[in-house]
Amino acid sequence: MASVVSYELERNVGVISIDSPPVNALSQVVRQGLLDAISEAQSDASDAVVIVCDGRTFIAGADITEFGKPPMEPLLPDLLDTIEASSKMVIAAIHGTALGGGLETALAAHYRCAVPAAKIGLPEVKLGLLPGAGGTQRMPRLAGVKASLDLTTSGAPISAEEGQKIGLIDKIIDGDLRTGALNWARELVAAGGAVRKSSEQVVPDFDPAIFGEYREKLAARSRGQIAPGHIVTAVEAATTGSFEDGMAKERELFVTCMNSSQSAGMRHIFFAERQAAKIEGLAKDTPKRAVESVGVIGGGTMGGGIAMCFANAGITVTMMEISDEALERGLSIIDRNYAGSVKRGKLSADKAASCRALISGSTDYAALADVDMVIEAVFEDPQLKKKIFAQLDEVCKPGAILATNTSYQDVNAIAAATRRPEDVVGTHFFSPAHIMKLLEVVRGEKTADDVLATVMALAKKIRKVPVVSGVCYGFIGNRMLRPYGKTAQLLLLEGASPQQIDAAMETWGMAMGPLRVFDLAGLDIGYKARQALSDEEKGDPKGYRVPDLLVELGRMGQKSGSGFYAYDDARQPTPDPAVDGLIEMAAADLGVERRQVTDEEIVERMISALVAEGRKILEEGIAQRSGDIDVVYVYGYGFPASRGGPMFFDDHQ
Ligand code: T1G
Repeated sequence: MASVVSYELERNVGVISIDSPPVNALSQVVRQGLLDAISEAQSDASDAVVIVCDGRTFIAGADITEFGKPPMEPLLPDLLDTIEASSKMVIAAIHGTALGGGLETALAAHYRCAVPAAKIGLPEVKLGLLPGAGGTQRMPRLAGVKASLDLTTSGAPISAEEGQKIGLIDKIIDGDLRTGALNWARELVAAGGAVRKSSEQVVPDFDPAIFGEYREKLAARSRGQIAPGHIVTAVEAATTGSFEDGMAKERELFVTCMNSSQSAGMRHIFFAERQAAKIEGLAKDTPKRAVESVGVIGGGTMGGGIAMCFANAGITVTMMEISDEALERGLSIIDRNYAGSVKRGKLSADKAASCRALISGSTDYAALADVDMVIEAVFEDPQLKKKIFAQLDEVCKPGAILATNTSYQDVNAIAAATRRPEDVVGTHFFSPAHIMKLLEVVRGEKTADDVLATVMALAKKIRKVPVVSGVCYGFIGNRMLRPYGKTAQLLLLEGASPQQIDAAMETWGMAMGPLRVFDLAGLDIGYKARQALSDEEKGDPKGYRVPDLLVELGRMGQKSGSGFYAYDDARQPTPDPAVDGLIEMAAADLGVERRQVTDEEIVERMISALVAEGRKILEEGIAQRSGDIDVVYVYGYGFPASRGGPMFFDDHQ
């Protein structure tokens, strides 16, 4: 295979260029090319060596597609030791993203420079791994223990400027990176610069108690994942022994994580998320419609969050409401959300203000005459939605995309309320819409290819993970949630308590147990939806008797202060004996015998219910592939990525 790494001498500087699209990952070919180049530089006339990448980014990590297969020489840690041992100064020149093994390569170099827009990070924890090529040993020696723990346990990238502040980046290069890096290399040579091994630096002072603090903090939020704890142990090893001892510890823990089912699940989700963005039968170059302005119908919680998604991506938004009061209420929800994001440090005040300025409101549909796309986000009344789409059909310009945020309804029936069903699509956001990453893109039977391609690309622009679903009641996620919810109701009647079910599912890894989820969403939502269904459509009353009784007692969930649990002012749940009594009464009424239920049985039946419906959805072609279902549940329903999603979990247990 042709080498994707080239080496040339430019006056007194050797230049190693990597050109391995799409992200210059450290595949075997790249590693071999790097080893050959650095070896060549040891004996030529160069005084220094610059490593630079072509394409959109510096090395974005080890090649994840090689994981789980027999390792191929040269191994990355050995290669990086060779780079660090170079007799010539090695300078890493970073643009785009230096991530994982890519940043570790830069840390093995003696000096690092970057363009201002570059990002650096060690995201291995998001793959259930830890940095396995010296990141946990070299980074603490350069940036200190705390910064290293933050970067490796969060997996979040930082800017080049932040990297410079903590000692990981030595120089910011404005203008052309390659030219700037070569000039800097020559300045270092002229200044008598020497090799500077990261592995020989001393870890700056730190408080040893920090490791205990991080272990405690991580244990509380890692939902049973092993990698975060192993990262702390590896970084701690950087402070207790020689570099070689620390590297041996890192390797031991890395192999443990690599061979874990958790990492297999998280790697599956990495690729499934990218696969989900591809639509079978739709050409990659399908033309897309321009979307620079959006209308949002409805200023409720969902409408407000959706408006923020687009404004945060620089797209102007017109929010529609039926009255000035309702509009005021809708815009104030947005103001509150932005204030909250600024308070939590998620957005700067300037950024929040500039985004908010892109959102305006109206009560006149004429305001939507020129927008490129409209998203309807009113409550789940099919007649109201059809009436709105008929109105949009009147006022919107030809070619405008008409989308509905319905969570359940028949998108084909909504499209049929217009004369342009090819322009109609479902865009099902998840609450809170400005935070949740999942977007179910519902393809109607007449939805045009360019509408689909446009919405999939737009989803990426507004930082969502799109998954295509066909039309059925509840699409992929909510359709599977029904048998999942019904199973929880059966388990309650048979003898499990709300807190037992929730604790079993949360211990297993779900972000939140089912009964707490239903209380958060509001029990009245399901109750109203059931009112529109016939007894036959509602199915076995065991599946909904208890929530119906709770709603009829005014227990809507968190919003009314009680549901399956009682809630205090801080919305903390407390088990309520009144609910246990109500469940026992319903069980007797429905003839369900009560018994001991184990946590294992709870988990087994709940997950099986999800998987069984997932299989039907695949058979019907509602979802393109099982990985799509996994992405829906991980990004929309708090399913643990470390189990790979319901379908992957079932296929691999
Ligand atoms: N290996 C293999 N393929 C990769 C890859 C990687 N590291 N990163 C991306 N791709 C593919 C991806 O599947 C997609 O393919 C295409 O590149 C574009 O990606 C020893 C153990 C860099 C921020 O975790 O976060 O180093 O679908 O759609 O939105 O310590 O990709 O087109 O066929 O995501 O512009 C650590 C993973 C690895 C970074 C670009 N590194 N990548 O985002 O494009 S573990 C990571 C990303 C490691 C060492 C350890 C993002 C990106 P396809 P994309 P993007």
